[in-house]
Amino acid sequence: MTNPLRVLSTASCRLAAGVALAAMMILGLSWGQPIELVQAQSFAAVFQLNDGPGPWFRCSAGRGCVAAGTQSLAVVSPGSTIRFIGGSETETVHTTTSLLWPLKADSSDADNMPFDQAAAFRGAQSVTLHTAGLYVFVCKLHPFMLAAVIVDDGATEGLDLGEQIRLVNGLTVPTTSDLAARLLRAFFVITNPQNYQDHNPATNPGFTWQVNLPAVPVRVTGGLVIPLSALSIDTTLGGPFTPAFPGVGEVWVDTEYENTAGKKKPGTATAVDTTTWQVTKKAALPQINMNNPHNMWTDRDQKVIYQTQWFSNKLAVFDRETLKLLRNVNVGHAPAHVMTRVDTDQVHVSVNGDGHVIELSPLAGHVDRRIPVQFQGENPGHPHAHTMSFDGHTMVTPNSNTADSTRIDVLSGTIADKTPTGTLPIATGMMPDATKYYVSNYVDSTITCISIGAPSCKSGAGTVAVKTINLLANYNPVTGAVTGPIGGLPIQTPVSPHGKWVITANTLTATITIIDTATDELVAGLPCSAGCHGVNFGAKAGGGYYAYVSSKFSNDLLVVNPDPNGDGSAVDAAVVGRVVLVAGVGTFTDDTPTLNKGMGGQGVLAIPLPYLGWVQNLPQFWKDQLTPEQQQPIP
Ligand SMILES: [Cu+2]
Repeated sequence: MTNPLRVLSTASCRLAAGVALAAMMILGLSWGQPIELVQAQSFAAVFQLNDGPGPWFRCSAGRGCVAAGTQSLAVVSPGSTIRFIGGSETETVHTTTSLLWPLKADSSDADNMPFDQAAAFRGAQSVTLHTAGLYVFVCKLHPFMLAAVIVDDGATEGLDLGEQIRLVNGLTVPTTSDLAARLLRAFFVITNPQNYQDHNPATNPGFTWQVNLPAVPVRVTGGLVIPLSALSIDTTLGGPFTPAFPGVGEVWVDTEYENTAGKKKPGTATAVDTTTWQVTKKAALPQINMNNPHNMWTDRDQKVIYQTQWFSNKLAVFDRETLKLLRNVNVGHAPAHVMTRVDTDQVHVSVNGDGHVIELSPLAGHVDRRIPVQFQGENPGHPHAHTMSFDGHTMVTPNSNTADSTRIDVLSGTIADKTPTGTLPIATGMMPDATKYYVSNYVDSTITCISIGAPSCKSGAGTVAVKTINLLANYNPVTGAVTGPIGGLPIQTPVSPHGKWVITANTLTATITIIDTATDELVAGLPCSAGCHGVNFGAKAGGGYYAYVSSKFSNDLLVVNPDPNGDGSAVDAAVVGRVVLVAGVGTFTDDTPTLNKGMGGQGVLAIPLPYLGWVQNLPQFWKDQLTPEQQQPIP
């Protein structure tokens, strides 16, 4: 894709000069101004989409770009046109979707809002903003990619955030609300890696966490003018501590934002030994410039790591012990999640930038099938975190583009059912007996329980086919009052191997929420780190499970014991350990970490796999380390 601004600045032909002259005349500019200013006037702000981390939408040109502790913010005047370019700085497709926008005086949507595309794209998009207030744009594939634009009416005091903002799911709140404050803070944290949480005592001995928002006056609900810096963060963090009981095997975390010396693209996969809680291995795969490792799975023998590269089109396969690269397979745009099929050990990769799941042969030697998640003629689903059933016969996908979920009959490769969900469904978890599954809806902050076959979602004393569980029922978005566990912007949401709990990582609230599958109600909440993202279960030595929880804007892994007293209820769930994901002297690695060390925690994978279907296929070496109950998680 050609950058039109570059064309204007380099073209020497008469036509280009004529265009520039016309632009100058329209804009009333004098002859004396250099050509760069004329270019900048064409678009008030140009955001370059890139593979990050931090300013994934980088304001790269235009008078609107402001340096304000983030490179992803523009301040423009009403009537300005904003340009988004997905070009040479990214290896995959994206969307530039309005996440929130201001309302007009009559409470209708700002002009040209909502703004969206039918499918992820490469190339450029433009939108003209007339109504004063705050706009935030997001990529529906990679929802940590954010751009903010403040359209400021120069006649009023302070930068206009607007009276009210509306989220893409319809939720409307005043700009003075607690939800608006949380979203603004999150924007400044997410878009600047300097603001990520450092839990490493070697580099942050005081465990401080400071996020300074600019001291500019902003105009909010009722014409109130306050300094944006009132939302700054100045607090302390928890340091590392070790669980009292060891786990079995190891746990891998995709530290997706960690930069290393030998490659340009970010991301490593980090292994922690759960008997010593030390970081033992770190794979950067510099020989393939591994790009944003996002999610992992392993084969029956637990010998290889299947590694998706979310900002490219590749699935890497490497040896779990030696970190030797085995292959790097083209699977399509923005591969997100990977799991195996227990009956064949084939590999399924969700192709997030398209509308299907790719099925590969064991060890990913070749592509066997393309399994679509939408019917012919429908917009691509953009499936993110799919889940496979215990017998390999059922797959479910959350379709982030189409606000629905697909259930696939794997043997025939056909769609068995499609169910509407909330806005931007992103991850799934399934019961070990495949009677029901759960979909996390990112923008709605809800979980949709969907039955497979007979109604199985619990509602009071009965069962229903589909149930929506509101993770923000205990939260008042205006006042910020919290009366119980809450989860805002939920992501990964696996079901425990024995089917008792759904554990969800929530990015906005930095919380872990737990749903009891016997009631399908929220029963517990735990504190998490900034950008809480990934969850997966691993076996605890001597019986039971740990839930391992990663966080994007942090360098720690939390160890959660969902049931310390062993009574089957997660009401007493507790964080029992925190591991810093930074390489130490004893860490075996294929490259040298340089920046954002241990940051970007996303996909989590415990070895050995503890889930029904996979656990029975384990080599004897691993089975010997599990209790009879762990080897047969449900009767
Ligand atoms: Cu994206």
